[in-house]
Amino acid sequence: MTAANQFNLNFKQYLQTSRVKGVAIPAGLQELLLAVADTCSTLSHEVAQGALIGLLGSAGSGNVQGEVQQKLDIIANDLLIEGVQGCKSLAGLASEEMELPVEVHGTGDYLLLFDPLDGSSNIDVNVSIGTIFSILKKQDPSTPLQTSDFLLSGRHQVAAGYVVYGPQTTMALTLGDGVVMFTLNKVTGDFVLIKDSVEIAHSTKEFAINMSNMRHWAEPVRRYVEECLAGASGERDKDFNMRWIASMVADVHRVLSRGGIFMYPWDQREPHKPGKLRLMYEANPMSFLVEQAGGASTNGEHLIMDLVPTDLHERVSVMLGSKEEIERLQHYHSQA
Ligand code: P6P
Repeated sequence: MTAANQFNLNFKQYLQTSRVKGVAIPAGLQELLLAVADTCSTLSHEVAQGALIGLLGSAGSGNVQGEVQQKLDIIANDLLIEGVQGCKSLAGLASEEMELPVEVHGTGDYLLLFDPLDGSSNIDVNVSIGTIFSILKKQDPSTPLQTSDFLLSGRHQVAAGYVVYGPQTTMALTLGDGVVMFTLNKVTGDFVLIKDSVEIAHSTKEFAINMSNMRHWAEPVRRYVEECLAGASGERDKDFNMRWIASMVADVHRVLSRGGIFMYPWDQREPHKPGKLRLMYEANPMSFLVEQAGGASTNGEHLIMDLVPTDLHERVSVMLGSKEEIERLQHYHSQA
């Protein structure tokens, strides 16, 4: 028998009773976060049905990234857009699946960005996937929505999180005052608090990267990984384990849960692109969570949340996780 959950708070109660740096969570932000969570609860059910309701496979279309869209990518995107329409403080939203932002109420305090179903290439092989979301404070709530409203650094996020659809459906969330986790009770449809202060150990013995790209990496990344592979007989004096789920949400959830480092760095395959992952709705929300859990997140030269975007869908080189590992990688990049 496992110990019963020590907490007894669902997501709505948590939002109503929590304080962020001593201040209550604004009602408009609570409403928006609840709408996202409720939509992800619905999406969890859809994902779990998969082939039973004909949802596996490609939709036969491509997204703005030039990637093949899975049927569930489009369903997830549409569910999220629909799910937040009633949020009165939401000015607009942007998605990996759409080239331009969508106006919700035009004016309002918040901007929502999301990758509706990250790792969707894993859907057909029943591997964990997830929804990633980031909420920015609109600089001037009274002005009509423009794409440029979204082009703020990750430091402007007021909330960020993900929902991983795995053996459990679990949400990780930060509001800028630590990281908490909730697991979906599929009987009640409620997300229930399971962890109230997530912390990433500063050191680790576990790294995550797609090793098949090794010959294409920049020298600092190759040096770091080769030292991990050399293990106890090399520079690091300890053996490392490797993981690669090819689903950022699942890999980052492992890092938040037991430490480690996740890397999707720039490589020479498409040298004109800074990386594969997108800054605004993948790297920034994950970096907010990791920093708030005591880790760090860099593109090799700068902390990712300090980067000022020039394009809604711009990509970035990502290395995030246990602080000591990120500092080592930054040092290797500074020597390059
Ligand atoms: P590769 C999923 O498509 C994704 O965007 C991330 O979730 C994941 O970390 C990465 O791409 C996997 O990429 O090249 O290893 O298939």
